[in-house]
Amino acid sequence: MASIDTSLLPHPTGAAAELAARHAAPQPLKLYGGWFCPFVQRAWIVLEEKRLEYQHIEINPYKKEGELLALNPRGLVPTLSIEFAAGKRKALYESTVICEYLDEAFADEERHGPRLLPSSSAPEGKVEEATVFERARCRLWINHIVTKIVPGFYRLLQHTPRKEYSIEEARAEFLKGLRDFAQQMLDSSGKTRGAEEGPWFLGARFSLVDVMLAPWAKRLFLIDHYKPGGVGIPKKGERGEDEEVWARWDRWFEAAVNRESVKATWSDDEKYIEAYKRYADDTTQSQVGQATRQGRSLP
Ligand SMILES: N[C@@H](CCC(=O)N[C@@H](CS)C(=O)NCC(=O)O)C(=O)O
Repeated sequence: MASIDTSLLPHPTGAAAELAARHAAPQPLKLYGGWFCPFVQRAWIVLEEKRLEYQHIEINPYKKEGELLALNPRGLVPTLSIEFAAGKRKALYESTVICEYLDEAFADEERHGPRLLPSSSAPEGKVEEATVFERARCRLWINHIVTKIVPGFYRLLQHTPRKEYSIEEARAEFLKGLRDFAQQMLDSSGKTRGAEEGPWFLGARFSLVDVMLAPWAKRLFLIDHYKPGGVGIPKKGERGEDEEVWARWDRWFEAAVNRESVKATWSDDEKYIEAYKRYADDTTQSQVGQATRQGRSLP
């Protein structure tokens, strides 16, 4: 039976539709995704950043069709199918795992551009301490995005007057997640390797940390559209002690939403407004939506 989730528009629009059309032919790498999904957008951004050949396959994960379940027992997108020698196929899922896999599997910087997690080219057996630390710091802040910012986004977006928590509480919690992220970028500027001038989490260098958050940066306007008071980032000049921290956020945000790979994987704004109404009304039966409603950690 068609539901609010299964009846979503079945194809991307705008820039994402053009990109999908250019990646319709069969390839050893196949990305199963839904145009509306921020977790999918992470994987799609990495495929683009690494200049890979891939096939984009649009599906609706809420329909739980056999093809998806055979590849991913969790029945979620993104799912990546990879062809190995002799035509043997294996699948990976979980956006963070897929992104790290692609960065490691296609590590040749000449062909695939700079690594997305700091990596050491030190001779075998020699560990380059600073690089190893920076990689761990990236994973720490990816963990912050996964466990604080992303759940906070859904808690705020799914807030309705019927909830046992107030919208102010949800907003304060979400803003704290963003502010802590911005503070980390400010604190590390110039102090750590790779954090030379530049808008990204690592300064001049774009990394997986930026990939992990960019899809939700693109979707912040949905909270402004649907929720009274919106995201509530204080305005310039009204930020008190936090003027510098939020200026650092603004800088990251502008760079993230304007990154070529982020724009190329984006459908038309109004389609997201339609697709996210089920979150704003708290009527979605998606696993993310249900977990948020029940106060459980996200799938
Ligand atoms: N932790 C997963 C979450 C993926 C996810 O929740 N994807 C949604 C679409 S945005 C999905 O496939 N939902 C199907 C469902 O809820 O049944 C990841 O990072 O890949």
